[in-house]
Amino acid sequence: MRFQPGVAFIFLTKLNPMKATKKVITLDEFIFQKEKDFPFATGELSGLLRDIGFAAKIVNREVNKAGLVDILGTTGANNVTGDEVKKLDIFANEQFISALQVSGECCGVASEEMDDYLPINTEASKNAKYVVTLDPLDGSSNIDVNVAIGTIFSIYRRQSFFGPCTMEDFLQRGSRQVAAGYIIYGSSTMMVYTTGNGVSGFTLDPSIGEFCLSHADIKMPEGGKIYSVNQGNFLKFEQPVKEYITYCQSEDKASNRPYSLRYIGSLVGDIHRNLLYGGIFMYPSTRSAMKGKLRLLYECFPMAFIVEQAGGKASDGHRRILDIEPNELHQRSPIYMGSKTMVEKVEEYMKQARITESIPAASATVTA
Ligand code: AHM
Ligand code: MG
Repeated sequence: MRFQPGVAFIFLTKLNPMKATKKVITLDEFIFQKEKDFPFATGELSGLLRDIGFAAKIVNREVNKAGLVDILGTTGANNVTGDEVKKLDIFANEQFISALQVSGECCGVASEEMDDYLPINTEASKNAKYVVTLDPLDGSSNIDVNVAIGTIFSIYRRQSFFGPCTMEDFLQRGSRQVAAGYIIYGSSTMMVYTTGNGVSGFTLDPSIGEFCLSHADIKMPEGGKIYSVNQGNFLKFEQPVKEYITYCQSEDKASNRPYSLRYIGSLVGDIHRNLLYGGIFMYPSTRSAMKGKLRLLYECFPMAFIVEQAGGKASDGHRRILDIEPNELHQRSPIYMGSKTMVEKVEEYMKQARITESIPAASATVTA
């Protein structure tokens, strides 16, 4: 039997370990197969996705060692080999950026960790087709307590024609994403991504160091019974949001209420769970943060793309998240995303409030 590169075999039977019973598709193999489905594909997007997957493995290795930081050296200090121990979010930022810098397929990166975008001006990259936006380690306040954290990315086709990338390459509406994904560093490490044709999930098998296809064509349930929100902010939410939360809490057998509140406070973890079980995630505007907390380019757009591709919905309460035209890199937006019927319900509450107060939709919308 010949082993193909990038293809792993699982031996399911202990009695006859030589009998390969199931072929496991690795991330690289999957990307390669998908590329073949498009006769005019040039392989550039595939290359980018593979480079992101590779950087994720390196970040995963460090995230797994996070609990050892007191033994190996605290952040900011020198470790046993004399190198400075970096904060993990800075480390992750550097890893993803250096993977993109050498890939040759990406002419610029914008990251939640950097004030401005970074053009990649090497000979190989400056005329490349794509730009990438990144949240290298979202939910990083959870690192020290062993709670799931994640990396989030988006890929866009550049708008400028050639030469160094420009701001307009990054300030594109979410519906123009070519691909988006996240890596969840949880009880296992997974990469979940879409190129606009469904959502696929790959689990890292640490014994072979490969992401293996474990969740083909993820579809999220149309409804759900989980709502995820930082309820500590309840008193600061707008009235219709408060009413929707009260709706989630009230008893009604027919609609399976009360729903369960599940909130990790780590976007990737909360979305990943709701994607598989069904549910709604909300980060509404509050009195002190009218634009909410989450950032359009690094958090809302990629997650909204994935949720929509899995059959769900993502809204700022009034309009589709992916239709928002960003005007700055770190722009924030309130967000409600998840199972379709649940997001529609919260939108109904918002709409009703507008009608009652006779506020036209445009002025009711919280913009940056
Ligand atoms: P970060 O980008 O600084 O890590 O913050 C983003 C995180 C999300 O993962 C999560 O959904 C949200 O912040 C939780 O915020 P809060 O603690 O206000 O509920
Ligand atoms: Mg973040």
